[in-house]
Amino acid sequence: MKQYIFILTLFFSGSLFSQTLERSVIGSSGTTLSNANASLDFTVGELAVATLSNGTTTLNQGFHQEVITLQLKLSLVVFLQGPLVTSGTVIMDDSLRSNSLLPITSPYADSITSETTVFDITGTNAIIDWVWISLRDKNDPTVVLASQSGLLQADGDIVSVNGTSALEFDSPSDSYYIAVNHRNHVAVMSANTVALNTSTATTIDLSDATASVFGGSNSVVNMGNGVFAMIAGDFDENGQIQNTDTNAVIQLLGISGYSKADMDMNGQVQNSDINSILNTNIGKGVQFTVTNE
Ligand SMILES: [Ca+2]
Ligand SMILES: [Ca+2]
Repeated sequence: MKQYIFILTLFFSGSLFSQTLERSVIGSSGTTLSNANASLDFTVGELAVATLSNGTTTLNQGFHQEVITLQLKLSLVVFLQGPLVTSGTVIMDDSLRSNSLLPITSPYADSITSETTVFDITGTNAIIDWVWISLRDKNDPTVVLASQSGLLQADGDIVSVNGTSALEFDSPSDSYYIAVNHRNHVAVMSANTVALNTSTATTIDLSDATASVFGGSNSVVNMGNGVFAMIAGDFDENGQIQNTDTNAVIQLLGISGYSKADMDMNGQVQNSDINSILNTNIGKGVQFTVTNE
């Protein structure tokens, strides 16, 4: 029986486990053994153990802690120049959704998948398209610390893959620069760092003023109705709107579907995508850089 208890009170954790945050343990005894290939930590458990929690932090006495995941909440607002309706209510056109052209799998690096029912929502919360959101280092905004796909609603809200909830990032509570990429618009980033926490979604509007975005008036287009939108026309996603973008889109004139050449996102690649949108933005480009993507 003595031996049985001894085994029970040894808790091992190898270095095979991936960690998002450093784990810790409280125990009456323990050590770390290692050689050139591996390390092994063990602790002797408490005689009596319990799980303690204050709502944000959970402590398991005597055990190595679970991987601690912090869900930072973020509510973002952006508008895309291409589909933005320029008269009346400030809203984006949801033709891609209403014509069943939006993919349920994100076109960005995480290839996250939504549900078809998410694209059934109509009105101000109708889904316009996928976007890509990044948290960047508060001391060096060229360094991306976390990224994920999100969904953009007609009224500018960026929500999670379920179509309604605020974005959540598995990152430490801290301040970050926030950047938004879109597949044929020029990326924008917050002018300042923003403190994010796990309890309340911090709301950031990157469309309300040139002062809200990094690079100011060079980063957005003034739509004249109190909205500063992300600039349309970057077909090849190199951060610059150039003649090469125009020449590439010309080759795709007449096609329909989910295409980066469709600047107003109405489901058709037309002369108006070039003449009314792309060509008006030639020479514009992204106002910040990425060093680790
Ligand atoms: Ca380009
Ligand atoms: Ca079009």
